[in-house]
Amino acid sequence: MKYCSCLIVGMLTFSSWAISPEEIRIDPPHWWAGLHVESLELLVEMNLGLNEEFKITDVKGDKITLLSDVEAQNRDYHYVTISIDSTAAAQNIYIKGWLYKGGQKFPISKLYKFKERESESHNYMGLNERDLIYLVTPDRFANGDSKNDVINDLREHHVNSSEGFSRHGGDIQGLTSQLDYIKTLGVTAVWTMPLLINDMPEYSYHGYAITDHYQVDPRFGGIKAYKEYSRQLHERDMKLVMDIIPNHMGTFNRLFQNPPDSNWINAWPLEGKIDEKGQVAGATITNHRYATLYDPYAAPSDKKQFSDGWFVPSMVDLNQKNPECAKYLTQNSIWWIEELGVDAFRVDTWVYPDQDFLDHWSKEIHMVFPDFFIFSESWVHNEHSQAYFSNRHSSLDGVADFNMYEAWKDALENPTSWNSGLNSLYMNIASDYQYSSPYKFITFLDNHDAGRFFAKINQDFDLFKMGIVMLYSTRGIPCLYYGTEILLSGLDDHGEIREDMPGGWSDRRDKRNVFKETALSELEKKALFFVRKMAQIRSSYKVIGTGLFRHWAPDDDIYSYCWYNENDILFVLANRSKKTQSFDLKRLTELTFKEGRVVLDSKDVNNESEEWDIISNTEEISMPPNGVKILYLKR
Ligand SMILES: [Ca+2]
Ligand SMILES: [Ca+2]
Repeated sequence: MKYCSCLIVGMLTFSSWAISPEEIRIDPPHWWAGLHVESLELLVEMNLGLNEEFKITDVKGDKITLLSDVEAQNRDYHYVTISIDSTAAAQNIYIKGWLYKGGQKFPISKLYKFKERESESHNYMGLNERDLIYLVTPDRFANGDSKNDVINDLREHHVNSSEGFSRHGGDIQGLTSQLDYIKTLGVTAVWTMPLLINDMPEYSYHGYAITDHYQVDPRFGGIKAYKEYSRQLHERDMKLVMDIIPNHMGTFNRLFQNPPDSNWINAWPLEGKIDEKGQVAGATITNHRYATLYDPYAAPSDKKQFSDGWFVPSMVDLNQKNPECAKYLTQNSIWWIEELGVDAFRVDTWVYPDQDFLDHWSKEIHMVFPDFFIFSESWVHNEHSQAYFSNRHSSLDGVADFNMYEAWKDALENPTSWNSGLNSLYMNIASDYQYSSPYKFITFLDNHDAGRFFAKINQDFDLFKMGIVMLYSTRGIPCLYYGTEILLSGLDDHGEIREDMPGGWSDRRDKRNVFKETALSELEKKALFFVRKMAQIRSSYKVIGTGLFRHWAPDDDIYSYCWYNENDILFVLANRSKKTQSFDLKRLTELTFKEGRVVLDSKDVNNESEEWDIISNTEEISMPPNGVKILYLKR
């Protein structure tokens, strides 16, 4: 870290030697006219030598003016605030000032663009209860360009597909080339793990150690590929979910190596030594005790260690309490939304940054983009903690529902007793009374951190189908993890859980290409068919997500729930017993209907009844062992 204080002495004399604009970096690199942002704080940066300093003295623009120029603690940086009139048009402005060097001064002039907004980027904002998300690990999905696999200038410059923690070469172009496949799954939104540059010596594939907040990783194809992906995604009526990380960044980020202010980062004690792996020895690591945020008896030291400790030794914890750091992160988020046409953020490690900052951050985003959707990764282990995080932030739209994930695991992995199995699921859903908007929670059976669903249920295909039905028809916005539709089964470490989609690497000559159905085993085909069928049912029966939800206490290992409105009832029955049982529709007594039919029988998926053969509440529905049925009842 470099902190200097020096005095400029002697008479300043003017020199006409101009400073090359390339020697000046400004974050954000451009902005837009008409973005409903009244002022912008530019981080202006020059790599100064000893006895050098600079000042910004003027902004040449139409209805865009200089408000202030404040030198940061580190003189390489200035916080330059400009005012933007709401009627200012798209234009090029010039940011002007002087570099003072050895008694002389040199003019600075940097062109800065206020672009026209692209109207199409505003048409897809936000997620809702009818969406269906697909989560992809971009390094592991498909390799569209093998030429970008290795970039020698970057610290990790090799690929090795047999190592779980190496890069495998997947990229944005590969993902874009499979959007038609993704569309066939009925998906309406795609969430990718982060794609910004991680110039770290190892583990760079996962994307969570950003080393430049304004650069897309060239190994993923750079910003050009990201924009083309966004265009093609929107062309197919699918939405773009970006994974964003306000809590931390990679240790090779210049904002850590040469920070504007030592107060931008949380670090104690800090020897300042980064080893060859990018890890800083001695940095205090978080204690992961999120309860310190609501615990009335929490020791302040525990609380500080939780929020300000590092997530891992290679990721610097950012101090969002510093107003300039907070501004930098907020403007960066707004910049990416507009630059790419992002529809939603999934916010990584939501519980770890300063929580007041997250309130302001999400409110500012919603002020600029009112329909934008923000959901959090708040990985907690009980309902009241989930309620604490989902309710305390009025501008947080949804949370990734880790409690539902645990409840489904319990329901599908364990036998039912008074407080386990189906009853655990029932009690979990009953706990929705604590949440302000549970219909907008993001639900999942597995994800990039949790072992594959099919492996967890010991590859029981009946339970797989039951899980998919529950995921797609319970309240919340379902999220399918890539490859779960073809029964990928990685279980233990991140490398296995984030395994390659076979066939995504044409250059590697994978043994088979799962993007072509002919390459699938019979069971994989059945799984893919079932996942698509459930997406169709979710799409066809609009009462799912828009109607009211009701469920019945489990009885004889049968759990039942429905969506209803004044015209329709979509009724789901799941039998977790090893024996055939019958369900008496008398239990629906409060919800009368005229007629109905079975729209899905998990044991006989091809046999969809067209007959209105359920005629009254006196019917008994036969439920096979570990079978699921979905009934459509017309009111
Ligand atoms: Ca590649
Ligand atoms: Ca933190």
